[in-house]
This record gives sequence, structure tokens and C-alpha cells, in this order.
Amino acid sequence: MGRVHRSIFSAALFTALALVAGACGSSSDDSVISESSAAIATERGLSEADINAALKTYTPSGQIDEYIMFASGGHSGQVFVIGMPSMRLIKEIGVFTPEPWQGYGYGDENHEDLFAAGAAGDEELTWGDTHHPALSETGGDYDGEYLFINDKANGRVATIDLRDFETKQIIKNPISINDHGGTFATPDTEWVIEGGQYATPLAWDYAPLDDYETDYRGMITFWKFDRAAGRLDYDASFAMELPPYWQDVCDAGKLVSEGWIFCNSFNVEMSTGMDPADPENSEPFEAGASAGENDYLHIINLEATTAVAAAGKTVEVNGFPMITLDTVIEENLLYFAPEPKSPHGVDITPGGEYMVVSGKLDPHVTIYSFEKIQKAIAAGGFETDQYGVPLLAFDDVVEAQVEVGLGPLHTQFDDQGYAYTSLFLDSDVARWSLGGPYREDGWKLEGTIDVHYNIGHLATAEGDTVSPDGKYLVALNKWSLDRFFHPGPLYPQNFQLIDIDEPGPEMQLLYDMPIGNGEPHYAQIIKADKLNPYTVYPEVGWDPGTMSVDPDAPQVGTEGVIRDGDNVTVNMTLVRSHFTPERVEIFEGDHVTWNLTNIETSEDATHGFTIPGYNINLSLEPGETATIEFDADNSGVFTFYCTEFCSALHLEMAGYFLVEPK
Ligand code: K7E
Ligand code: CUA
Repeated sequence: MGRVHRSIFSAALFTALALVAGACGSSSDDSVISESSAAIATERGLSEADINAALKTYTPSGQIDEYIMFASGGHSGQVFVIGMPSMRLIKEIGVFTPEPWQGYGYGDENHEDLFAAGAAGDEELTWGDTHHPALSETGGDYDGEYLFINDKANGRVATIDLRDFETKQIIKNPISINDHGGTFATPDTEWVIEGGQYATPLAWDYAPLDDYETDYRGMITFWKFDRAAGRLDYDASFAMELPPYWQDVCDAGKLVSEGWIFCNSFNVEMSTGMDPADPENSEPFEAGASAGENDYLHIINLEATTAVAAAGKTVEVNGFPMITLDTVIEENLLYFAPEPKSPHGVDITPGGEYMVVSGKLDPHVTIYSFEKIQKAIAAGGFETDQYGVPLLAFDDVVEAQVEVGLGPLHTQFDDQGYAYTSLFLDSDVARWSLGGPYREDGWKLEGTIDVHYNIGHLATAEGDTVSPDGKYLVALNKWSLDRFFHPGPLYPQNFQLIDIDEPGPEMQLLYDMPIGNGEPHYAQIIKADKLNPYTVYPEVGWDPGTMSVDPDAPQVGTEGVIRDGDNVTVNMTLVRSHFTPERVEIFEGDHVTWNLTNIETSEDATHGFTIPGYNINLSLEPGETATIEFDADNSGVFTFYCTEFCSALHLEMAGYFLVEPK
């Protein structure tokens, strides 16, 4: 695993550099560029592979990355926006956790509303565990408009608008306290799927573990997306009750399999863990939940399911419609197929023909055929599981198995008919060829590449659309060990960029990017030119909550302090380099509504606003308006100021907030 240092510069490398210099068109001074570059390479001990990697990733100042990766931020609760191939962090989007730079969750009423909507009952939650980002799709391709992401810890989903890269919605699942297999969008983003994970009684209820098989349930929730509103439509959404297996990652069918949803599961053993009162007759989860040879791939007829929900064949659980397991079975909405050894992940091939599943404890990927699944369903005569769900026979639905290595987890696809599977135990990425319509030499391992270390998900460019780009793959590694300076005992994660452009067994490692802020799980990578975000908000007085002008937003000439009894309204504008008004004088105990508008129309002219001692902190981007509301319970003199170094006289962009004691 040690890297090769070459102190003596090779002739081959010198030639490579000369060729590159020639290719750049600077033919008049080829040798000058080559010699100076060669000297740097020699001094730094760079190999030819290092030079190639540098040439493929170095992004000169002012050049925009070709791809944008949206990575979950794991227990940071956020989403990371990363340019590719430079692997530069561009933004961390505040989602389930307050984020101070964006003034996210520090008084802005829009954010207060978001966090309130995401509360679990009375408990306001200020963090999440983001796992699976899902870009909105049109016709099975990313359209660059919205991003969804789940919070595994608390069973929530969020909607992010990619016009301003801000979180617009957080929904707490009313039935399930946790989730995992979300979010996944259907090919036209009609539905956003939130799959479950650890079975519990419905609606966060109580039931003893002795009643696991009768009272605990699995769950998948279908969130209807209203694209015109830019929100998931709570009132048009519903859930599906499932047996208390631990549903895991899901994927939506596409093209030939459009209209179907696939989720893997584990713990069909229904282990309830080690019972300290009865250690002789119980097992820890790691043994109990992987004791059997098979778990069940969940095959859900989405079209039939939405029709059943629309027909009102649901019950209300915590005020939310749910299709009961009995109805699921009666209406033929769900089928199971055996999956080998503790599966994790199901990924649908670009054409939708095959479902790829990996068993964590099986060295193969198992490939199911949608056509065979349909034939098996049509043939009927099934066995069932203990709850009565039809169980398709493994041999009837499997197309192929490919031995890829130890600890296979997730699979992505490229434009050359290859699939890529992460191997957690081997710390490798396996490249293997798809058969059927993809490659003549199908269903065989092509080659592997080392990654560092303990890879979870991987992501290829547009890799889970109907038309993957190939070109790049990012390995999302859990451990980084010897890759970076280690900042104390908590090590960063390691994103490794890999060149997958050349067909055949070889892939080239290009770049290591430390992630020092949470543990990303999945990522999606979109062509940058599909995104069309605002440079400034379209009009001054723009409310990002409604994505329209707020007619009551303060504007030049309407500033001031208005008193109505104990209620004080402050209308304030911000522009380089002053607040209007600069003095706000009120009384202790007043209820304050403070409206602010950044009246700038210049790109990047953001102003911040903080009131010390009140935990208030806003970021007002050009044109943006925001409102804060609070009780002035602390008397004294508070110095509000702009937190963005916006101009030469930025330090003068300040004011006094006087709260006179009663
Ligand atoms: Cu494998 Cu949450 Cu998709 Cu982590 S999950 S790796
Ligand atoms: Cu506005 Cu500093």
C-alpha cells in the first residue's frame, strides 16, 4: 500500500510531459515547460501515474468543474457539494443540523418553521444522519432541479431547491421513527421513496420485544412530489405496512421496470438481539440477524400500490394513510425473492432490465431479471413467507451471479456496460461486465482496484440514471488510516476519485479528498451544466421560503421601528456598508418582529446579521429578505453587526440595539 517514490526522473515520464505540453498547443516552448515540470516532479518524487493523475484533476483558477457531486454528510446531518474532478468542497448545505455560515437555524423564521415541521412530537431535533441523496429526475435522467435526502436516525426526509441550494422542507415520518432506504426518486420524480430499517411498533408506539412478530412492523413510505410547488405533498402521500424484516436500501425501476420498486432487507430471522435476562436462549444481532442463508428482496408493484392508495383502501395511523399488510397481500402489491446472506443494496441497471443485489457475507453479486420476475409472478402458485407474502423461487428469477470479492455492498454503472461494486472487506472496487444487451462478454469480473479503506457506497458520474456518463467513479471510504495527517484519534473519511474511462481490467486512482465533517454514505454526481442556480435572487425582497417576492419586505424608504403596544416591528435594509436603521431602541419584554432585506443586486454581495446574546445569526444573500421574531427578555446594549467582510468599511456596518430595563 506504500506509494512508490522515484527520486530519478524517468525518460518515459519526461516524454509524457513533453507530449502533454505539445497537446496544449504551446509548441514554441515545449522543452521549457517539460524541463521545469520535470524538475518539480523529480523534486517531489512523483511517479508517472502521479503526474497523469495530477493532469487529470488539476483545475486551474477560474475553471469550473465538469461535474458536481452531492454527497450525504452522514451524522453531520448535511449535504456536501463537491466539484469533480478537482474534488474541491464548494458548499455544505444545512439540512437537518443548524449551519451558522448560511445563518441556517439561528432565528430566521423560515428555518424555525422547517425545524418545527421536522420535530418528533414535541421534541425538536437539531441533527440528522443523512444517507441517500436523490436528485430529481425527468425521464430517468437527473434534471438538476431538486435534491431529496433522508435522516436515518429520526425517520425524516428533506427537500432542497437547487435554484438556491437551500433546504425548503423537512418532514417527519408520522409512522416510522427511523428509516434507511431513502430517498429514491422514480424516473419522473412523481414519488420519492423512503424505505424503512429497524422494525418498531407503528406510530412510535410501545410494545414489548416478546411481541415482535405480531406488533413490530417494517415500513416503506411513498412521498408524492409536487414539482410545481417544489415540495413533497404530505396530504397525497401514504405508507405501506411490511413484515418486521429490516428493510434496507431501495431503488426505483426504470425504463422496462418503471412502475416497480425494489428494496432489499435483512433480519428476516426476526432476531430481537441479546436478552440480558436470558442469554442462553438469545443471540446478539450480528449472529441472529445473519443466521439464515437468505433474506428477501422486496418487489413492489408501484402502479398497483398507488392505485390502491388512491382508492382509499388504507387505514389511518397517526393521521396518515397506510396500506395494511393484509391489503398489500390481497391486492398483490408485494412479492419476495430470496437474496443470499445479509444483503445490502439493490441497484437497477440503466435499462431497468436487472436488479443487482450484494450479500455482505457472500462473495457474489446476484443479478435478478425483471423479465423473469414478471414471468414468475404471472405463473403464480407461490409459496409464501409466514405473513402470507408470495415468495418467488430463486432459480426462477435469477439471471446470473458474479464472484466479485469479499464484502460486496453497492453497485453503480457506466456507459460501457460495466458495473462497479464496492467491496468493504477487501477494500476494493470490482469492475464487472453486464451481460444481456450490455456486453457480449457479460457476467464476469474484469478487474479490481484498491481503495483506502473500508469502502461503503461508490458513485459514478450520473451512475444511477438511464444514461450513465462513466468517466469517473468516487469511492466513499470509511477509514483513511495512513492517507492524511491525522488530526487526533478521529480520522476523516476518504473520498477517492478513480478514472474509469479506459475499458478492461485497469482503473486509475486520481485523488484523495479527506472529509472531516461526518460520514457520507451515498452520493450522486450530475453534469454541472445541468444545474442552473441563481447568481442573485431574482428580485429585491425575495423570500426563499416561498421563492417569491414578499410584498411586506423592507425596501429603501420603508425602514423604521414601529411600536404597537408591546409589539415592536423593525424594518431594516442592508447595503454596503450600512444598516438602516442603525439604532433600534426598545423596552425589556417587548415582542420583536425584525424584518431585514439585503437590497444588493450584485453577485456575491452577501451581508450577515447577528445580535449577540440572543443566538441570532442570519445570512442575507443579494435580494433576500428574512424575518426573526423574539422576546427581548435580556435588557442591555447589544451591538448588531454584519458578519460577512463585505466592503472596505465592513467593520462600520454595525448598529446599536438598546433594550431599556423595565
Ligand atoms: Cu451502505 Cu446507509 Cu446506503 Cu452507509 S448505506 S455505506
Ligand atoms: Cu455587510 Cu459586512
